[in-house]
Amino acid sequence: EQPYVVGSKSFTAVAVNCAAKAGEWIKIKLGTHTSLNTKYSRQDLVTEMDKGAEALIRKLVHTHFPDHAFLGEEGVEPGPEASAQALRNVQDAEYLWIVDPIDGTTNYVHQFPFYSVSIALAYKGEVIVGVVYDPSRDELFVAEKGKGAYLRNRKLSVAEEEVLSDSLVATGFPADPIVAYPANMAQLQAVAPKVRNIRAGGSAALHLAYIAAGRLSGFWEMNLSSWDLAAGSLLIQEAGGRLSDINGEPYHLGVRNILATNGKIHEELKDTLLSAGGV
Ligand code: 2AM
Ligand code: CA
Ligand code: CA
Ligand code: CA
Repeated sequence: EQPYVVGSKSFTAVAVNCAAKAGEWIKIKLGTHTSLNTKYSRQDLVTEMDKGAEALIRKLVHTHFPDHAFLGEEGVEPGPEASAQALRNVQDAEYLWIVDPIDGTTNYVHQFPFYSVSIALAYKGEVIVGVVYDPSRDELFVAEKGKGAYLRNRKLSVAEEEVLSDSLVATGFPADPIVAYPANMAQLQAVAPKVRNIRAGGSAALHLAYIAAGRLSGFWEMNLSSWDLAAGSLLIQEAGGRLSDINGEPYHLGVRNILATNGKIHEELKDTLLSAGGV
């Protein structure tokens, strides 16, 4: 059992503080970015707010826990190989903070209010604290391993839907359309007739939080990275949901093609996705 408190600052308090501070800052700065660059593809965007928010979080984390490892999206070269390698470089650290300073940068750039700050702390490769903050609605989703997932003092549990036909589900579209669109369109074509409807909000971390909160029953998306999923993964586990990759392999920090559900529709959604050709 890992120690929960170092000095007088609990891990969770620091994670919440980082998410709140970064979230408040990016919200105040919404619409004011002056630097917009592309990363891996023409759709893969970054602004100075992404970098500034990550720097703020990194500094706060290291003030409290100077010997903890830190993996943030903006500290890594763009592209799937670089993210996988960056994770391998740090995944054996005892304590590892996994941070996405703005999840939903495209939304942020367009002032579409669906973006989040995602902060996870892993102990020996297992997420023990997960925080996803939505500054637009001032909603802070917090989970601690074994202690549940919460939103504003309300303990979260996943939705009750038993079948896809009663379910609202979400997905995300790839940032590398040429390569990934055909598979994504086939999945949509397979899923759409079976579900109540599909949403694609543009923040994977926030979609995961919404599954924990029972607002969505399922979510899948391909080609994600550890920082998109780590915090949300614990929210879902602690709210009674289920996570795997699209083939049904158990979730771990290296999973890129995520399937997250309330548990009850997991097999049905997985089989539907696999019927579209698999990955
Ligand atoms: P981001 O905004 O932090 O980049 C949207 O479908 C989701 O995909 C978001 O969570 C977004 O995270 C993520 N995503 C993963 N890889 C991406 C990429 N290369 N470009 C843009 N969004 C990406
Ligand atoms: Ca990004
Ligand atoms: Ca992200
Ligand atoms: Ca990001």
